[in-house]
Amino acid sequence: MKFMSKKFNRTLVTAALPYANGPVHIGHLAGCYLPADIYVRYLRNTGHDVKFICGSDEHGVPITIKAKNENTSPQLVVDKYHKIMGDAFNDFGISFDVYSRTSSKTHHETASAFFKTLYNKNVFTEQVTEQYFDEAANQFLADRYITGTCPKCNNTNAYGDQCEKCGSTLSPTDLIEPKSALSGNKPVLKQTKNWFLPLDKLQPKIKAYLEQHTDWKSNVYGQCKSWLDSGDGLQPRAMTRDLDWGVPVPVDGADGKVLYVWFDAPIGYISATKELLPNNWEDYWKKEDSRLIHFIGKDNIVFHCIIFPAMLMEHGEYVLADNVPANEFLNLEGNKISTSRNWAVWLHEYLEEFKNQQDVLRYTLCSNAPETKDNDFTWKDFQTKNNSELVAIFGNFINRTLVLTHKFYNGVVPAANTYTKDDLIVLEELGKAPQKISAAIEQFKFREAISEWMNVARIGNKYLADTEPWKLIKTDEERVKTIINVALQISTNLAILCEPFLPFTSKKLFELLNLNHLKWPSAKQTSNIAASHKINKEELLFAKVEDEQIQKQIDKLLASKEKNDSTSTANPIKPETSFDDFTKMDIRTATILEAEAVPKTDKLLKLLLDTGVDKRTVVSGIAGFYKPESIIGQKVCLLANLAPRKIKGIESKGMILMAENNKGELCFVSPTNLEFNNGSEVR
Ligand code: B3M
Ligand code: ZN
Repeated sequence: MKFMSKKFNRTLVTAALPYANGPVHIGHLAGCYLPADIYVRYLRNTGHDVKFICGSDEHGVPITIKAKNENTSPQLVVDKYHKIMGDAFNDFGISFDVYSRTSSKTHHETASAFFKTLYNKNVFTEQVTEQYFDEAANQFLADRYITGTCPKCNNTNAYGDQCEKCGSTLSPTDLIEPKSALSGNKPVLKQTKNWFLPLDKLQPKIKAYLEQHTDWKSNVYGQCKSWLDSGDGLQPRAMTRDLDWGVPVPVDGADGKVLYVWFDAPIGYISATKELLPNNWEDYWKKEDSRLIHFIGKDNIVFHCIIFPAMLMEHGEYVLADNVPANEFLNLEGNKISTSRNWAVWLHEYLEEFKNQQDVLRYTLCSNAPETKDNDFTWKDFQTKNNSELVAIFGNFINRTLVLTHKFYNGVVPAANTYTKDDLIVLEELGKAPQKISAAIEQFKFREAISEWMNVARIGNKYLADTEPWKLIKTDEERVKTIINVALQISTNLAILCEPFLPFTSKKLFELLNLNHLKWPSAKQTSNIAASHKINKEELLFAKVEDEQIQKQIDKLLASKEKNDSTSTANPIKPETSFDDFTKMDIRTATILEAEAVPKTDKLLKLLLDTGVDKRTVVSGIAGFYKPESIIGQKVCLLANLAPRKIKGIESKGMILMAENNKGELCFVSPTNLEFNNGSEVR
């Protein structure tokens, strides 16, 4: 029997715990947090018992590497980003019931006890294996501490746990030419003991579990299936690491070891539920009539569909996920979103720059969500969605309805007279909408759901355009009452039905209609606002997004691109040189005294330099970038003992140091401290 057909009395919705090593961007929102929020809000609207769980993932190598790069401690990194992420989610209307963190005491205790239970049940296999070790850093190189070439796609920047280019999950020993991310050194192999989850032995159980869920989204089910069916099937995976940041392994002989971040992080869902509901958290985790749903991005599928369920099965007390509606990736303006390349729209920046326009981004991301394949976010599309849909259809309809209600009836809802055939068609469509939207949401088809909702606004807008009450008022006052009543019924339903998607707008529209929040309409219910009810004065729900606003965002991205292009085209580092070889070079500070173009060339300038030791002539290929008169007095660095060369008949003694800027122009590498003496050695 399928889990779907069972009767559930409560639902626990989790959203992937984001690593607390950077802020949230639109890719995170579209992939996981927004669909999860829509789903939860919908369940609340329909009177379901639901809890929405999330928190920061504060362990793992992504955190310690960030700390190292920023020259700070892991604790300071997670404190900083836990706050930034939590605030941004909250301001964006992601309505978690709890936003916890895996550094909490409850979590450490819960994860520790969970490991202990599996350990006592002899679930783990204890294995001494050879792992990469960085001798200079005196550290084992787990996961992202090691990089190398991906054996599957030849990407030279693959991590020890994953290749971001082709998406393969890897082990450090799979990498070709492994390098320590700490020192860049070639690591050595060293023996160490770890505890492994024997996924190979558990494969039949996992397979049986997955086979109960052929109803899962095809991208999710397909990925799991290919894991199970791949060559050797599932492999044992170490659940402990030789690291010092994380939950200490709670057994004897495990000094200096912590739980694998992918062991402790999903237990974070349990810990956060405990924090939210200290007395009845078990109802959501241990009762058969409780349904568990994980919203995640596609890179987390294996952990949520295979490893975590395996842990829960072996523990024995917990329910397993009933569904894992993972999304694909969202790209940005045609390129993969990248934190390191700053190719992203950061949520906290959006919230600053588009004040009170959370719903515009929610609408755009939902209508264009990467549900079945990767999708692209463009600012142009954002503008169109706002201007041509939210403003021109929904906003326009609501505004006309409210304005006319005030103009003709002083803001009092008129009673409807007899409906015409056209009214009845519109009302019938309106009556079908809640069901259609529900069905789509329940199947995790949020794009379809939001487009069904916009269709209702479209119907309303067309209804007013067709009936033209602003003209008809002169000839048929009674008919206009019916039209405005119908338009107000549509408006009220729109307010109810948009709550999961556009919660800020829903709230505002309820205020304008002078109504308290209303429950999801039952089948065919079209009458939600009573005659004689007085509504409030109209206000615009959406403002146009102007070209300049969009251009500003595009310029911001182009600036990142320019920066990246200039760094990413950097040539690889040349082979090692010795200190002795370096000291053979005599680099001096000097000042340009005279400069003139070398006749019959367009690249060369003849310079006279004061080196502090002598005055000498140097020929330099910079005429394309500098006018001779503009560089008199310029401080430079000079390789002074370079063998003299004759260039165009002029003897050049030495070479001045130049570097290319991001426009490909040569610029002086010059001592910026003006007080240096000519002839000072650069070393
Ligand atoms: N922190 C991975 C991520 O942010 C990871 C998710 C944990 S969910 C338990 O992509
Ligand atoms: Zn790869």
